[in-house]
Amino acid sequence: MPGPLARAAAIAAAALTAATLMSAPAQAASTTGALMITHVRPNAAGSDTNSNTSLNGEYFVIKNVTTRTVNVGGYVPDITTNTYGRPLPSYNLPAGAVAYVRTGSGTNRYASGAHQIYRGYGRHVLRNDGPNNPDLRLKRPGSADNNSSSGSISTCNWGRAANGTTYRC
Ligand SMILES: [Ca+2]
Ligand SMILES: [Ca+2]
Ligand SMILES: [Ca+2]
Repeated sequence: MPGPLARAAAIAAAALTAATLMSAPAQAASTTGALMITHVRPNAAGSDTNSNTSLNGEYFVIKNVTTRTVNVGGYVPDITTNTYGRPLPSYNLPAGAVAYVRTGSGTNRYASGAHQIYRGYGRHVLRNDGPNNPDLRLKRPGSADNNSSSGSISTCNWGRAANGTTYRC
């Protein structure tokens, strides 16, 4: 059995490894524009149905990283496995604020402690088994949903998404 010093060294080494992983740029959300994708819940809680509740349980979170209000209208979420990404609706997101961008329908507004933006789909659009890297790009207004990096400012990558689990991008 290792002595106290050896155990302390092992714990310190493990802590250093964890800190290194957490600070690695590839693990952290980033953006080259005004908006950043910070989190994603690809797999809505419970059975995935086309009920509005289920659709709105699928979402990603964006943050306005600037010090001014940004209208998110026209920014294009480009899911890597399809080409039917709808540009985001017009909505003024205050400086530093975050918004839940939900798959289903609703009224875009501030509610439940966060901004809520709805995409109006009648089915789930974020793959539960993110097969690509990245699985989602956020692109500048006017960009094409063509599954390429052109126009991309922020990305999110996930693997197999557990039921009702939110992931950091
Ligand atoms: Ca589910
Ligand atoms: Ca796409
Ligand atoms: Ca999904």
